Amino acid sequence: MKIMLPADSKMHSKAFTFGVATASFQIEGAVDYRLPCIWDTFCATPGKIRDNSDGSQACEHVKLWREDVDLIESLGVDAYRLSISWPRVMHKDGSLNPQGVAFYTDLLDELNRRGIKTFVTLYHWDLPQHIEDNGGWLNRETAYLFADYADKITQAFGDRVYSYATFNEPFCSSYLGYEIGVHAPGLATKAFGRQSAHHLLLAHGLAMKVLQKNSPNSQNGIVLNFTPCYSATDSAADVEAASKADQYFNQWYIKPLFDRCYPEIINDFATEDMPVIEQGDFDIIAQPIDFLGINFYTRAVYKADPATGFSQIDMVDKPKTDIGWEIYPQSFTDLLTSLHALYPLPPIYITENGAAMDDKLIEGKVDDQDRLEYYNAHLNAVNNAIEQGVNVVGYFAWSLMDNFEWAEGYLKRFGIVYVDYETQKRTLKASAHAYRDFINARK
Ligand code: GCO
Repeated sequence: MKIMLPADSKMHSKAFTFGVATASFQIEGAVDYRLPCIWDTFCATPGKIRDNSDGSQACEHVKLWREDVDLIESLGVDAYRLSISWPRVMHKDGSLNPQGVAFYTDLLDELNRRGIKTFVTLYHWDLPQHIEDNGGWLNRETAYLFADYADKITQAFGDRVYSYATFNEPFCSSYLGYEIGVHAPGLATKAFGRQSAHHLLLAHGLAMKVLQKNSPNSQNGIVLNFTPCYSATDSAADVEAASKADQYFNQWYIKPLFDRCYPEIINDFATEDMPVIEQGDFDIIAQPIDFLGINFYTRAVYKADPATGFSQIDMVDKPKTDIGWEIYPQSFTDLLTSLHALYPLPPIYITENGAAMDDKLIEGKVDDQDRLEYYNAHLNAVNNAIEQGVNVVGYFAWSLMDNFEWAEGYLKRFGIVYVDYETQKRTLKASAHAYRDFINARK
């Protein structure tokens, strides 16, 4: 199978950016020359990671980065999205770690030399542990520490970076990490989830000011993830439930950026769950952004629930990926058109989209037609949104290669490149070949 878009698609133009994405903790390894982070601690806590694994080796990218740049170049992509490990580039005393900085400047220089645009995320979940020990994202001070890290690292990088994102998916850091505890640091209190979200957004706003000052020529923004919410039936109660879930899981992170407030659902909160918001916070949060990064994987369906307001239902018998997420490409189009209708959006990059599949390496080949089908359907879904007027200017496949999939450890493979973790050998899957052929066919 091939990736096929309509002949007149704007995505056939070289003006549209295609890339692949990774994140520091998921691929780097080399824990010896960085500070411990919250994911090291979480991995060391029994029962948190499905295969009891950790990030100590991962894809050994710190060691193998030159080969990995060759690999990226071989795909013909325009851009590479990576994240900076805060604990690798900063010392505990808040000064830069020259060894860590050199790793990234070498990598960025090499990518630039090869004409690959560099999309840098400053925070993809690996908070230094000593900051967590001081309250982490529950402590307002962490937002200022983040802005300071952003200031120092962007000065060190100079003009090497095409695009900066402050955060990747603040939903995951706050909700998964502090509200339900399935991600690091593993805390589980509603008030913690909401307070950490507020501090992450505050940190975003503070860092945006730094980015626009230190790196005014790069495209600066934030990456948010969305799981569009649908109602199980047309009943008023279910429609209301889906709307509440959408406010709670999705709009919570985007509305403050444009509308300087949280969604209405905040009015339903008990007093003890209300985040502390200081005067002027929304003015900091709502900095103009040059782009919005959108990560999309799946949708969720909700029904009314008298106890909790909304509860998700399992879409039994529907097609799903290997991680159990429903495959429903129409919701990608729906998401993009609905956000476009709700907010005055800047240009959009799809910063992540992809699928975990049960890959088999057979005689040196991975014939992942299922993943390829997912990509084909979702690229067409993006194209449909563009045809309806949404300004999407780029798309990144998640992920360049199989890697540490957080609480799932190494059990779930999201790469278009297969990684044998014993030998660290990389093998292009059928989806990588198809992506490369599609990209190279552009004019
Ligand atoms: C995400 C993450 C990735 C995940 C991917 C699949 O931003 O959620 O960026 O780290 O691996 O989403 O779960």
